Amino acid sequence: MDDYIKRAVMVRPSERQLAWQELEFYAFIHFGINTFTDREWGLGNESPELFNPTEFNAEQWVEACVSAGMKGLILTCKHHDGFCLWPSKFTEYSVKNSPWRDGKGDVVKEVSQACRKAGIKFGIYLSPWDRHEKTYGDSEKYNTFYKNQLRELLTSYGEIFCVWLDGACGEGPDGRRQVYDWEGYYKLIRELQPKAVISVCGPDVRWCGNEAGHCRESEWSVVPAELLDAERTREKSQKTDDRAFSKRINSEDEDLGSREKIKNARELVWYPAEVNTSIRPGWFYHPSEDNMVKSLDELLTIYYRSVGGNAAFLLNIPPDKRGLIHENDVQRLKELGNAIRQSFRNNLAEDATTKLKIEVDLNRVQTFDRVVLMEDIRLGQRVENFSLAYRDENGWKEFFWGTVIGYKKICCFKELSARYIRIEITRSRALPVISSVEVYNSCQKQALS
Ligand code: FUL
Repeated sequence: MDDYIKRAVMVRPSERQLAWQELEFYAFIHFGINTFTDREWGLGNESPELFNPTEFNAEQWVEACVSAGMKGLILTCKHHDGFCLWPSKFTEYSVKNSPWRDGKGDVVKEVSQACRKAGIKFGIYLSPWDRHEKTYGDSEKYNTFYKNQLRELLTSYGEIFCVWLDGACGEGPDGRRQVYDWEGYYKLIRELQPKAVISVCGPDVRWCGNEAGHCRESEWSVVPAELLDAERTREKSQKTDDRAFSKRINSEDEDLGSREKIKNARELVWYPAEVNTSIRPGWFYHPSEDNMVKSLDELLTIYYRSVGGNAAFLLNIPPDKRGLIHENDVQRLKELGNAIRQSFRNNLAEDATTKLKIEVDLNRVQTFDRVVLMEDIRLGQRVENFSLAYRDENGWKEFFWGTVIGYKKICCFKELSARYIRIEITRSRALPVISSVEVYNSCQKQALS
């Protein structure tokens, strides 16, 4: 096997990446000042007085997510406009200066509690780009401010499964050029919430590169380390408030992890993909889009391509001015959940006997007397019985019967000559996971150095 392929196979997910991957499907919630101004990108100068949901109900949001089969929720605690959904100590631009609950409300608290109550994970989105904060552009000062906000969020709302770092930035003609302290942000997140994945402009979860719900045909989790560069992700993120971006797909990036792509990579990393898109055209709620909720078919297609194609699916659902998920979205989410549950209700192979056959082609007739088999014991010990066979002109002939394999089984037998060998797992406690098959001739004399 070529060295670079061996190297690629050795790249493994971290514990936090594994836990995240198992969530498969979770919600994005865009809610904030834009909900009340009918905008996608707020300017940062909207009055906090505008934030006033009349029927805010976090449990209704979570219920809708659960009905779709989602296992987590990521909330825009602060979007690009800088308005904070929690009463941050570090700015006046937050719910504490809004009429909602007389300035005593805390959206982050209520949503995180609703998630916990329903048994789903809670994650945060804290936009690095901030159009309100005066220190933005004075890099050091703003980085401190941003880290202070991160600290508040990471210490006051229980366990956080994800910190979603958006690369979007459209700083205008006033030339405020903020240099983000990505490494400093990561360090703080690791310190305060070591189980949380850092997504998009972060090292754990890779943005699929578009907002259209498009997933690559081959979505590799093992990719060149260059893709970890947060600045590179930032470059590709949205830069102007145009609706076209959410429909664009960059086809140059179609292949990230094929043999050709990884062959000359300096380093390879486990960097699995997440597909993010909105259930409506916009990320925030707009009454004019009430009848533009994606169809069940569209959503199922994205689900099958993402969750069913080695990526996670982050579906955005924007609550409306009432502070509720609109009836049309609620209905669609229920339909989606029902369709998924219905399709995967009955596993016909559940009690079936699973037999695994592995055929080895030695490329020419060769003489051998040892076959070495290994199970991937990280997944436990599974094989109970197996047999070995070789093929001659009359077909397959069994010549060895064994019981357990476990970490390693060296099968010793009288030397024989054949080109094809078959390993058949005839009985196992769960789907067998064979990590290695080797064939030797112990009699072959070769000078050993
Ligand atoms: C983009 C942002 O500019 C959008 O407003 C939205 O938050 C989306 C998820 O990311 O980059």
